[in-house]
Amino acid sequence: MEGEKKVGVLARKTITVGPWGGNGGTTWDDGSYNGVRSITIVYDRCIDSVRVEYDKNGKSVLAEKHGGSGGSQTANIRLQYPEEFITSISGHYCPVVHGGSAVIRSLTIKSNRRTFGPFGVEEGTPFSFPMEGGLIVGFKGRSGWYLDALSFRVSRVQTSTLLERMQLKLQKLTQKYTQQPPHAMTNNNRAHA
Ligand code: MMA
Repeated sequence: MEGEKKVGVLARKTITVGPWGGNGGTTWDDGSYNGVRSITIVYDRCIDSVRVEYDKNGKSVLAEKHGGSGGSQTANIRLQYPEEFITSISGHYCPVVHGGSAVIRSLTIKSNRRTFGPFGVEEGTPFSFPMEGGLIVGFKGRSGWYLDALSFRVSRVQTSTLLERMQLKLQKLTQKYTQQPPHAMTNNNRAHA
């Protein structure tokens, strides 16, 4: 079931990458969508929480906030969807307290236009996932007081297909309204004969 996601009329395969981080907290899963519109990251000495706004067939869907209520700083990453999309996510993870399990300490998000962050503290094990021809369609992870771990679902898309898809749609629409099926033509001809 997972891995086959219908987006409009096209069946798209998604893969899950990650997780990065530790084993604490409990699991959460936002599911999959058409793309990411915005991400709110609350942070301080680590990533306290994340909340993602997705796009589902042109409508905005705000997922739940994952993590705790702490953190003194907030980053609101608003992408110019759909022209702007995430091209890489990187960060660091390690325990914040001695003897604790690893949590996400920092996050940097790059789009095809900008770099957001780093947010948090770049300490511990680094991770990086650059996507070439991949589009993030959903996040999942673990959280408790903080964001313990992060993974995401990626769908394979060529960066040019958005325009191509629009052109294809337009082409089909034009055909639909200008082309009459052969029997209709015959009927027309008969009617006017
Ligand atoms: C809680 C608990 C842990 C989790 C941390 C960080 C303070 O402990 O849920 O399992 O690792 O928060 O999120």
